[in-house]
Amino acid sequence: SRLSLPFSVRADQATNPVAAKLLKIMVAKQSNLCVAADVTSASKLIALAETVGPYVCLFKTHIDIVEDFSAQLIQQLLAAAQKHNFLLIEDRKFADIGHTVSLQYSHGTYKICSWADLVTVHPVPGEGVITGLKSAVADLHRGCFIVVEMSSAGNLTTPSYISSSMEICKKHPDFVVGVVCQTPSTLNNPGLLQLTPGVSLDCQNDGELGQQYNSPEDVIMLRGADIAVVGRGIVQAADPVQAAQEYRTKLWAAYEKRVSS
Ligand code: S5P
Repeated sequence: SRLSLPFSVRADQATNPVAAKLLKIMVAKQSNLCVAADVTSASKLIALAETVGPYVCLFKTHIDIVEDFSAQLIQQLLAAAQKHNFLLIEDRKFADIGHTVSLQYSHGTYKICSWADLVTVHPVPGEGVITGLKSAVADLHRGCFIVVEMSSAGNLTTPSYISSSMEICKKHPDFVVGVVCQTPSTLNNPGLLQLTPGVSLDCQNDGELGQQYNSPEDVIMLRGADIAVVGRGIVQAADPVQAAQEYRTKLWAAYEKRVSS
């Protein structure tokens, strides 16, 4: 299955160019770490991209929380991505009808499609959310992760929602690069990736806000993650660079253990 195959082998089985590129970056940098750069100023966002960039395969933004957004910020992010060899994922969680998401993806203040290699999508509207996003892309060097299951307490992503969402995923292998989930996904295609947030070395949860955390080892070994998303565990650490190095080392060791067992 996907879980026992090395990323190098899976890169050759990717059904879209972004998944292939991401898998190759993971192998080259020995990193299955995605940082969730949830900061509210452009200077903090760029500082993170420049300092933790060398240790991540994927840099995840919530661009709408940045107070001083500008086109220049995007140019700086793209330059950092190029310099440190990581992809950009805008965690927009598109969740509307196809026509609306095509506009949200390509227009407005952020013009996400023009710079983000990847985006996240809620499949709740049905398949049209994917065809809508695809319609906004001229060539397909863009892709998405479908959020099939959430990390938060009391989430509404039931087993039947997850399996219906997986069907949508299988129908669009040219645009879908994988799924966001918490339990080993039934990805029958080794060219697709499982992205798993809710990862921390220190915390179990964030109190009343609902986030639930697992250890780096558990998300890779037990929960089927290919890439782990770490936000506050790195961003709010006393030394974010040291934290990024530690998460990267632990996550990659867990992956190596998984493929060798
Ligand atoms: O189910 C989910 C899906 C996502 S994309 N749960 C999540 O927490 N996320 C995102 O992962 C969330 O939007 C945030 O950016 C990150 C987790 O951040 P942390 O600070 O809790 O590690």
